[in-house]
Amino acid sequence: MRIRELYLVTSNRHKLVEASNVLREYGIELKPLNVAKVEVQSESLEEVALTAARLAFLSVGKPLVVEDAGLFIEALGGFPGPYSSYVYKKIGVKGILKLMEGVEDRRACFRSAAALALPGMERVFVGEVCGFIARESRGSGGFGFDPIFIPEGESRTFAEMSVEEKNRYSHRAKAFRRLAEFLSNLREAG
Ligand code: ITT
Repeated sequence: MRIRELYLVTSNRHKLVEASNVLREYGIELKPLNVAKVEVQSESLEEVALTAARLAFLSVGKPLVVEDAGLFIEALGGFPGPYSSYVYKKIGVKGILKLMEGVEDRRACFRSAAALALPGMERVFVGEVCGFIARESRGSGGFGFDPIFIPEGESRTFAEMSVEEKNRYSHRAKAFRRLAEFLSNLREAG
């Protein structure tokens, strides 16, 4: 089976830009698909992404991906984790910085689960990047919690990086690279 075109079900254009940059390297074009992303309540990013992908595939029947991601902060017991989208909308970057005031342990990880749905096949690919929550918001690139996340080995936040630089580290780039490798192997096999 040769997949040259894949749809990404998302309302977040930044996700599309980041993921399509990765897939392009593998000769796969990622296109936005405007159908509702059905989000089940679950603590598992994999389960949220897979259920959404399954339902979207049932409704459109095209090869597609749904990605679910979150920021897991060590000192907050993994919060906001699977609730990152909701927490971002409610309290944003400022709210997280407030919760982290006076907290010395700044460790945090971003995680991503990218669920692929093809005719007769489903797979989930995960990616993770760990680092630190900055003391203040910095940079204007990216989205969500990018201005307060510094990946390990860097001094800049994700929001201070270009898409290509963020993709060298990011949870999303790792998950989509795994997905692309899987598709490349399918090609060789078929
Ligand atoms: P879709 O569901 O439409 O794909 P979304 O932005 O709501 O878009 P998620 O449900 O995966 O995406 O929510 C993840 C939230 O976690 C997102 O709103 C951000 O606040 C945060 N997040 C995830 N990945 C991020 C990244 O790479 N940089 C910054 N924040 C990120």
